[in-house]
Formats: sequence, C-alpha cells, structure tokens
Amino acid sequence: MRKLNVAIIGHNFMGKAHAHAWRNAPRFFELDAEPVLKVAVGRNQETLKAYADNWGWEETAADWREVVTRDDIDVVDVSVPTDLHAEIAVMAAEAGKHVFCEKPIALGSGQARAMLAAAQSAGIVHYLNHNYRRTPAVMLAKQLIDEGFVGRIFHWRGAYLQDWIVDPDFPLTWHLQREHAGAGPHFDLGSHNVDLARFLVGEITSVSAMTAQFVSERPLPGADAATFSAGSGGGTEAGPVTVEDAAFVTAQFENGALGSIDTSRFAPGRKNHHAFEIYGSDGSIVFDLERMNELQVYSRHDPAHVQGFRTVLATEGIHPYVAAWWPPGHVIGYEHAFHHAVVDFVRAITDGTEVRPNFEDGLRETLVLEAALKSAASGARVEVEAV
Ligand code: SOE
Repeated sequence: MRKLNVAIIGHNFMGKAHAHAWRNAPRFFELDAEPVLKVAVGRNQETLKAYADNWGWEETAADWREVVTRDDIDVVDVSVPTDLHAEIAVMAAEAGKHVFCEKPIALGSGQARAMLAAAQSAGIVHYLNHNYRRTPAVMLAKQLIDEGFVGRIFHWRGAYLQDWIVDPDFPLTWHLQREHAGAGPHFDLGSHNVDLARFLVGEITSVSAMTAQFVSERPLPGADAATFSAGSGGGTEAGPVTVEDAAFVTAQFENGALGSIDTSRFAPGRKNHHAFEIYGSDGSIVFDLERMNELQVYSRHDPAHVQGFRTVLATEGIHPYVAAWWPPGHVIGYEHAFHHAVVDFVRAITDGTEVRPNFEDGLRETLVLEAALKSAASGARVEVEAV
C-alpha cells in the first residue's frame, strides 16, 4: 500500500490529538494510503523524545525548515502556536507537501492569504483543522439542513465558552499574547464557531461586536506551561495580557439569517461548551459539544400534541462516520473527530477529492473575525471584506 510520510511540527496538546489520529484512523477506516509517523519536530528535545517514543514517531528533529523540505516527507502537520502557522505552511506548500494545519489559520488575513496563494499555486491538499465539523451529530445537523428539516434559517445562536483562565494567577501562556495568538478566545474559540456557522448557515456579510478584558497582567509561565495545566503557574514576575478575554459578536448572514457568537474563557463551569442553536421556518436544531453524541431537534411538522424538542443519539451506523466505529449507543469522544479529519484528508490526497475547511475557509473566517475586532474597536457595524 502507498505510504504517506508525515512530519508533525509541535508536540503538545494538538500534537497528541493528531498523532493518535494518524496512527489509529487507518485501523478503523479503509484508506488507500497508510500514514507513517515519520518525524516529530520540536524545541524541547527531552519532551519531544518522550512524545515521539510514546506515539511511535520514527525520528525527532529540532529544525522544522530542514524537515519540511525533505524529499521523503509527503505531509506536514502544523500543530504549533498560531504565529508559526503561515511560515511553516507556506514553506511546506512551496516544497510540494500537503498541509494539515491547526486552527486558527494565522495571525491575520494577510498571512491567511499568503497561505492560500502558496497552497493553490503548488496544487497541494490543504486542510484547516476545525475538528468539530466532523462529529457525527454536527454532520447530521448539516444533512438535516440540506434536507430542509429547519426550512428557511432565521437564527444562528453560537457560543464557545471555557473557564480555564478565570484564576488571575493562571500564567501568561502564548494564548494570552497577541504576537503569538493573534487574538484571545475570539480567534481560538470563535474561529471554531464561525466555521460551524459558515458550514451550517452560510457566509457572514457584516458584524458588530464588543470585547472585554478582565485580567490585564499575569505571572510569567514556568518552562513547562501549557494549556489547561493548572500547576504550571510561574514565579513572581508578571507580564501584560495583550488579547481580549471575551468577545460577543452579532452577525448578519448573506441569506438573511441573524446570528450571534459569544466566546469567553471566563465562564465558570463551562469546560468546553461549544454550542449552537439554529432556528428556522420549519424547525430547530441544538448542539452542545459537551453532549457531542446528541442532537436536539424540533419539528413544527410533528403532531401538535407531541411537539417538543427530542434528542437524537447520533450513534447509528447510518450517521456520518459511525459505521467504522462501534455498535449503536456506544458513544464516541473528542478524539474521534480528529480521526475523521485524517480520513478525509488522506482520501483527498489519494482520490483527488476536496477536503474542507481548507485555507480558503480559513481566510474567509479570519475576515469575519477581523471585521468583528474592528467593530469592537470603533463601535460601528463593519462589513466583512471580500476574499
Ligand atoms: C484551548 O482553548 C482549546 O484547546 C482550543 O485551542 C481548541 O481549539 C479547542 O477545541 C479546545 O480548547
């Protein structure tokens, strides 16, 4: 069978989620090529070695520039902080490698445009990892919308709320610094929600927004600080938080729907509340990632005496991706959507099909997110720039 040699740049949270998927997706899904965990690249050689040994990467390396141009590499997996995405993805694309890139795509639309241009002129497969599109329940929502279950869509009510930095002593990780992250939860979490809004409802044409910052200074992180690691607080030195802590956006869609997207890391009790509600002329659909196997649906065409939301457990073999996993009711979890992304990405390479979201989607969502930041700064409603 054809082999696809993968080089992963980065080995923290997403490095694990991706390695898990590269290894195991072919065990559950039939693919025409076998991903090979060839080389893992990172700065800290000690933790990188432990990561590579644990997940079965054949080699480790310190310099991503040398690796992404190697003749024996087919796929570059970009799993590093956002500020490095553009440089790595552009160089990898120019070297003819297919690129699997974590979200948000880049620090801004300028970088996203450069990534898209490089990918298009090289003719490579480019994928932006909004993994939540590929949960069976979200795919079922898409199917229901396409089948007309909700009719004309009136509203998107989106939220992505977490609580991991409510403690003012949580360290100043890269996520809280504009030069590394581009923006705060508005990019990190809002990019996911805008992706689902575009996927399920359509293009957003104008936005108005407000942002807030609740903690302006935090302790500098210890050397091993990473997302969600409560014990990684730093010493006595502090530094400024240079991103927003929350962003609330209202959005006008091209098709006339009116939407809202709330993102925050200051919502105690909300661990990974990525949720949406869609309301239309014929019915409604509600999803919450913390109940990711379920979809709530309401149909105005149900008999009047039994009308109400019902819960569909999206674990039947007829639901997207499910047949490859377990019998009905044997629920799947967070990591499975990454497997589905790997499957669709590998098939795009072997079959010449298209995998979305790609860098064009990344550019479009960045233009929406940037318009919202402009609106928050000016207080005015802002049109989303054309691609
Ligand atoms: C941290 O906020 C984070 O890991 C995001 O970066 C992911 O994209 C999200 O899926 C979970 O939370």
